[in-house]
Formats: sequence, structure tokens, C-alpha cells
Amino acid sequence: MRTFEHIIIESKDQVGVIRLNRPKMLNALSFAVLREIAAAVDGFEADDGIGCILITGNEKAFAAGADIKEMQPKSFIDMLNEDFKAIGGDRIATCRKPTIAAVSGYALGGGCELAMMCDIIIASDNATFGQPEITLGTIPGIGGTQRLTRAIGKAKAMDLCLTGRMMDAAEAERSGLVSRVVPVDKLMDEAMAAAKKIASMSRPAAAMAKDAVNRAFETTLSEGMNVERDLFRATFALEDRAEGMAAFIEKRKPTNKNR
Ligand code: CO8
Repeated sequence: MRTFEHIIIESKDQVGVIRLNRPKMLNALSFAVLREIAAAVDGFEADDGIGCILITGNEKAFAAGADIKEMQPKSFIDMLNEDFKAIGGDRIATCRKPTIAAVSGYALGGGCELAMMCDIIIASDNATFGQPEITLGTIPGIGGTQRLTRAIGKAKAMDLCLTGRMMDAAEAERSGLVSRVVPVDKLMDEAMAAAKKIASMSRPAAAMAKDAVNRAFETTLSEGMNVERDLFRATFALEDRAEGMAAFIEKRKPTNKNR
């Protein structure tokens, strides 16, 4: 398996794990880190043995944001010439396989944005989320004003983006940003169990479910309903759908062929 400088990757039980590994800088996201994450996602997406991707940090920090030390000397034209998409700033969001962020500690700025690119956020009870860019005289740049607003609504998103305050795990769960909060020492077990479960499902059905839910963020209700209906009908072309329903009726576990 490929090795990287700032992240550690492994595959286990059909789950591709990406662990941010810049602990001295609270996993600050330099452009190099974002490129490595994108390359790891490329690898896992191309690997038929992987059914779900899990991204995590360490107990103190998922990621405390973009690397301020790297950004500090940059000019407007430097940033204009930096193609965030090309360097992979959004790569997790475009991944077709299901993705989970397992968040412990700080998920701030680009760290919160990275977590929000994932399909599911599972947080430990010590997690804190925030978009503190305003305190640096800047604003979020890879989804903080957009995905956060869609996830938790305008009032809370404005509060976080304008005051720069942090939100604890309980508030994040109440607000709908995270799907579950678990004790910090249970985070990886819980997140791995969820990832393994997702990876064991029919891959094409999972991809279609993910596509359909994502449409809810991008389009009108009636258009989204059309997409959902078409994708639902399309599942009837899957061998896994035939097997899944037959297995239910025959009171046995289905064997997915991912076809
Ligand atoms: N960038 C660079 N270094 C960082 C960052 C960061 N985001 N966060 C922490 N560090 C470094 C500190 O400088 C420190 O290094 P050193 O030991 O060399 O001084 C080390 O990590 C430990 O940090 P602290 O001593 O500050 O630890 P504390 O426990 O006292 O505080 C905090 C933890 C509260 C998380 C604090 O470190 C902090 O406020 N960090 C910055 C949080 C922040 O403002 N994040 C937003 C950054 S801007 C952004 O994310 C824009 C996104 C747009 C992306 C565009 C594409 C790239």
C-alpha cells in the first residue's frame, strides 16, 4: 500500500481508512495534505475491495483548519491561481463510495469543512466544530458557508461564521451536523462498525442511495423526487435487489454480488 508523508492509510474489512498525521500542528491542512487525501481517495475509490472510506485524525484534533503558517504569506493572486478543486480540496465530496468522518477533538475551519464533505460525521464527546476564519480576517473557503448552512440552517451557520465560536459535540448533534456522538474511547470502534456495515451492503445500491440523498442538497423537491424514483426503479435491475428480497422471504442473509 502506498505511503504518504502527512497521512496514514490502511484497508481493513473492506474499509479504507485515512488517518491525518500531523499531530504537532493539530493536523493542519496544508495544500500537500489535501493532495495526499485526494490521492488516497483516488486509490480507495479504484479498489474493488473497498466499500466505504473512513477519515479520522487523533484524539486532540480531527483537523484544526487550513495551515495558517502556509497561508499567511500568500497574496490574492497566489490564492486565485491555486485551483482548490485541482489540488483535491473537494475530492472526498466527489467520491462515489460512502464516506465517514470520525471526529475527535478540534474540527475547525478547513477541518470542519473536510468533515462536512463526508456523508456521515460520527463525533466523540470531546469534539468541537467551528468556522473561526473570521478571527483571522478571512472566511471559509472549501464549503464552510455552504455545506454548514445546508446542514444546520442559516441562523446557526451565521452565528458560527460571524462570531467564530466553537460548537461542542452535543450542540453539533442537536443541530443535525453529526449523526452520532460517542465516548471518545469508543469513537473508532463505532465508526469502523458503521463503515463495515455500509461496506457489506450492495455497493451499487449504496451508491444510488448516496446519490439520491445528495440530490436533496442540490435541487428542488420535485426534481429530487424524480431522481429518487428513477434510482429506485433502477435498483430493480440489480442482482443484489433480487437476492435481497429473495433472502428476506427465505429468512436468510443475502449474499451481495455488487451487481
Ligand atoms: N494552522 C497551522 N498551525 C496550527 C493550526 C492551523 N490551523 N492550528 C494549530 N496549529 C499549530 C499551532 O501553531 C501550534 O504550533 P506551535 O507549537 O509550533 O506553536 C500547534 O499547532 C498546537 O496548537 P496550539 O498551541 O494553538 O494548541 P491549543 O491547544 O492551545 O489551541 C486551537 C488549539 C484552539 C485549535 C488553536 O490551535 C487554534 O485556534 N488553531 C487555529 C484554528 C483556526 O483558526 N482554524 C481555521 C484556519 S483558516 C481555514 O481553515 C480556512 C479554510 C479554507 C481552506 C482553503 C483551501 C486550503
